[in-house]
Amino acid sequence: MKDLYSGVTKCLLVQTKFSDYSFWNYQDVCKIVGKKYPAAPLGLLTVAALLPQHWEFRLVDENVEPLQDEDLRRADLVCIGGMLPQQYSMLGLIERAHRMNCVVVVGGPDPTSQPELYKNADFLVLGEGEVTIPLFISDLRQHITSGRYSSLEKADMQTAVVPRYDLIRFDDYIMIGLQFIRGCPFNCEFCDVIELYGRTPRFKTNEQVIREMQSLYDLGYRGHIDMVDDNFIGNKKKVKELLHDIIAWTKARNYPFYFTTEASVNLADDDELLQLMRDADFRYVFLGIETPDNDTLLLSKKNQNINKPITEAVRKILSYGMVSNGGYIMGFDSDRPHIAQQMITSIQDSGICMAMIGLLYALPNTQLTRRLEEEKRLFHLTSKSLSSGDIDQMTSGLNFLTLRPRVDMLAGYIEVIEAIFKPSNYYKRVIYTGLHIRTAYRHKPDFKTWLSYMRSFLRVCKTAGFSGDTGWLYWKMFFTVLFRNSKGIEPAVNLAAMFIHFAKQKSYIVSVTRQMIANIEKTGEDAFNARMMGETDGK
Ligand code: B12
Ligand code: SF4
Repeated sequence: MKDLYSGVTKCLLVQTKFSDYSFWNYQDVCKIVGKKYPAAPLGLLTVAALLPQHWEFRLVDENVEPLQDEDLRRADLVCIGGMLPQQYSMLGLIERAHRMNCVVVVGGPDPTSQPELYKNADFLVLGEGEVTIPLFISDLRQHITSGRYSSLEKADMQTAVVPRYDLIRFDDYIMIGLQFIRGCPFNCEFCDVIELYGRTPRFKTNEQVIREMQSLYDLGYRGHIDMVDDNFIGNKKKVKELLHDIIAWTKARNYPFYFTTEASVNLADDDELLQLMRDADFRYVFLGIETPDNDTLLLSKKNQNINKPITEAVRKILSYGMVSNGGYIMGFDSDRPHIAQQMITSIQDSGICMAMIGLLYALPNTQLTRRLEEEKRLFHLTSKSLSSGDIDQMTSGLNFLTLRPRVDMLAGYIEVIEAIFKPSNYYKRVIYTGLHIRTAYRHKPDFKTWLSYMRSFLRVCKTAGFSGDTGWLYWKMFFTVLFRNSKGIEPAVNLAAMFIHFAKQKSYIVSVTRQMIANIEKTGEDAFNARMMGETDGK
């Protein structure tokens, strides 16, 4: 093998494709706003910064542009990383890269959780790159041609590097990620974040975060930064200190960025924190709500959400100028037949528009997976055993023997998806958000960006406002919000734009789920379960 360390190794980093039908893959909205994909591949940008800097890097994001054979032919080393929904595309790329004689390095969350599936890669660099990439590089220096690296040690975030943001074209993406914290103090049974990153939140220093923002600023980026923390407010004291520094930095530069993030519902209990987020220009926050049912929260160890009135929390967050998005899960052992109705009522009352409702998927290497394995209820699905190849919690969840009849649970799921994404219900929630939000947006786009916003706005008006399904609802929403709370019009129009994606996604999910029900009914549930468990046993 060529000396890959010392020379100018041509390193190709590839972000492989996500499913077109994922909740997060809002391609139609991207087209409307003139972008190609929602989120930039922060993991690979970080990996590039951890590899020897005398190498030559090229990053191809297959969600943005096709990977050409020529790219592979030119590369000495191909780095692939990603999560479960990319498993199928990652495995395909390992084979393709090998056919082109490239050395393949694989890492990221799915290879870390299920390394056996990726054993054909030359190097498996598992866990956090900050810890394992130096081990891999040390072997490469000694001309070792394959290896598997993992470590029980967690990375010291205070030595984290600034991601190589220069490797992407900012115009391709709606948002660019920036990470402050890894790990989460909570202990939800279904969660793999705590397995991958631990339960003690680890932080970058405020100076590191500012340095990353400065790097984006110097590269000319303006606009949306997504703080990709699992729980941005995992340590409220630290995050408040950070927010003070962010505010001082951003104010001095006339607010070049606005922000989104993920947080736990107890955000709503802290007015000081909410005010700081508002002052820094946070606009959306994703809340892990999971279920309105307290018994289920208890059984799944999501204790922090028990007895938390979601409607009040969302209303409070709106009063600080932020829209709440919500993650929900159906299919818990303790879900009762009325869960569908409970879910619909909770979502409608809270006014959450972007509600990601998934079926419980036992992710590899979680407490849930271990319990189901012990109870002999786990199906061992891989992307290869699914006809579509897609593993997505909205279409391939319930990867275990369910306690209630599966057909009933799937029917309940369809009921929720149809109700929540019924145009009139969705637009009711948009109006609620538009009327109650108290925005104080600080970031102002430059003239060119403002013009492109205007073009996007006209496209939304054309697509949503002249559609048979939403035309009347769109204009009713538009004028109601405009006349009664004009500052709410921007988020309201954005949420209306998102419905263009949700309407399509709803049809897809409902049709896939109906097909699943038909398949189960054809053979009967017992036979279906026996078949799935048979796969498990390798029969
Ligand atoms: C931001 C985020 C998103 C964003 C943006 C995703 C994107 N394009 O980057 C959005 C909201 C779109 C998203 C969606 C989803 N996500 Co997500 N997401 C995250 C989150 C919170 C941060 C990711 C991140 O940027 N981290 C910062 C970077 C620096 O870390 P990293 O990517 O892990 O990279 C490090 C290492 O993994 C390693 N590494 C990574 N790649 C490579 C490659 C090589 C070659 C090497 C050597 C090393 C290496 O080195 C890096 C530095 O240490 C993580 C949780 C987390 N804490 O990481 C979940 C996470 C990655 N998501 C996950 C999942 C399941 C999803 C969804 C399916 C559903 C969901 N839960 O929301 C969807 C699917 C997306 C789709 N389009 O279909 C899981 C993945 C589980 C798994 N075992 O694969 C995670 C771990 C958390 C979780 N349980 O939800 N996600
Ligand atoms: S709060 Fe979120 S990140 Fe933390 S353990 Fe629960 S699901 Fe995981």
